[in-house]
Amino acid sequence: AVVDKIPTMAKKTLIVDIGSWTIDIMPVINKSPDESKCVTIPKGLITCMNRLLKLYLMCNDGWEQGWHERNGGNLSYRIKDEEVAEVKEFLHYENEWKPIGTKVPGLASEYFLVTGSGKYFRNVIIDPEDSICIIELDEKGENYSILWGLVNGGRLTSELPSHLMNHEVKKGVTNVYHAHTTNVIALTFVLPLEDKVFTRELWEMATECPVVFPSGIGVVGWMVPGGREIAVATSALMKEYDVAIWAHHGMFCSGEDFDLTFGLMHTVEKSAEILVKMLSMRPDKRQTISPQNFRDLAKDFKVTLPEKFLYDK
Ligand code: 2HA
Ligand code: ZN
Repeated sequence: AVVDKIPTMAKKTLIVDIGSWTIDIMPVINKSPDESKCVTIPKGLITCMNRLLKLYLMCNDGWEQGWHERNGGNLSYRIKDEEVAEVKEFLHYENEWKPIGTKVPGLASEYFLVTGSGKYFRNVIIDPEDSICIIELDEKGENYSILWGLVNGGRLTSELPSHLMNHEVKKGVTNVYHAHTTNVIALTFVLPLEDKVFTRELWEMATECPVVFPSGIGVVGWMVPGGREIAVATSALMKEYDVAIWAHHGMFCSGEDFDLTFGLMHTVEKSAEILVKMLSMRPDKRQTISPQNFRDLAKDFKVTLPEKFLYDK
């Protein structure tokens, strides 16, 4: 990255490249790199913060599921204080502050890993520093500053307001994930856009579902994406649920770690796939899981299933 700058360097220059995997140090004497004195320290941002590797893998898993065509989808991770302390030396604090597009005072001065706007999930694992970044929020929770990543420029995900407002209402959560899940999107054209319908129909499609998302699923009717308005609507639902469907667009999930968040998205989408298959075979069910079956399941699995979803049809 600095080869073209070598002719302009002073007589003795020390190049320190703080990378994702290693720190490389190389002296340049009289505009000539001295490779014999080159040192590689096996310490990089990824080795110091293994959550970063988990984020790369999760983006790749979502890509392989077919949920991230082109630049579709986005992901954020709320970095824990101890993780920030481990990577402080890799962060650049002189960058400008930019408006978030909404106010999240409950997240003041917090750090997040987020995907970039227009970046492809497919490329995160290939070129993470181009595709994602670490940001810090200001003490009012109104502006952010990029501390690492997006090295070739670019902006943060257009859904930053939705991500941060969801994090704000979900204090125990570290991950918020948005994907363009094919079967859930298909269902938003044929089912009524009601929380109680989506929850009940998707619960019925696999016995594990009510155990994986016992609080249910919220549904946002079609809205213009990428701004504060849809973020307000989504975060209002996320106070009650861990899953929100965006009609004709996709889904938002939140969770306490990467595995739970991806697993939740995967479970809901798989259930939607079964429902699409079932509806393709016949419009009604010959047999299904009954409200009493759900109550029995809740007792044995020690989950609370709100009665509002166990209505008679
Ligand atoms: O392109 O998914 O909702 C990223 C998106 C916007
Ligand atoms: Zn989207």
